[in-house]
Amino acid sequence: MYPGATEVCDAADVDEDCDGLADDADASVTGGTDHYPDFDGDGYGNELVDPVGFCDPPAGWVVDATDCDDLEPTTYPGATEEAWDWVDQDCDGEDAGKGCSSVPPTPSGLLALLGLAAMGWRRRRG
Ligand SMILES: [Ca+2]
Ligand SMILES: [Ca+2]
Ligand SMILES: [Ca+2]
Ligand SMILES: [Ca+2]
Repeated sequence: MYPGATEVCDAADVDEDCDGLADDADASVTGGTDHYPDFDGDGYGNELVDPVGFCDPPAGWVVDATDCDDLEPTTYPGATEEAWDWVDQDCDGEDAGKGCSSVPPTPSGLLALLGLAAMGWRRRRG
C-alpha cells in the first residue's frame, strides 16, 4: 500500500493506492469482473448493453448477458415458451410452434381483418 500503487479488487476492500477510495469506489480500480444490468430481475443480464467492471456488483448487476428481453421477467434462456404468441420467451431466436408438426391458431384479429377486407371487396363490386 503506497500512493501510486495499483488499486485492485480484493475481498477486504484494501485501499492499495492510498487515495482514500477502495475497490469499486475508486475509478482507477483494476481486476473487476464484467457485469451486465438485469433490469427485469430474472437473473439474466441485458445482452444489448456494454458491461461494467465491478469488484462486488451492486444489486441488479449480473455476470450473465443472455437475456433477449430484459424488460420482460418471463423471458430468458430456458423460460417456458408460449406457442404462437409472437414472443420468443426462451431466447432461442424464434417463437415456439412454428415447426412442421404444429398448426397455427387463427388469431381473432386476423379474422376481423379478413372480414373487413371481404366487406370492402363486396362494396367495390356492388
Ligand atoms: Ca482494493
Ligand atoms: Ca433480465
Ligand atoms: Ca427477461
Ligand atoms: Ca413464444
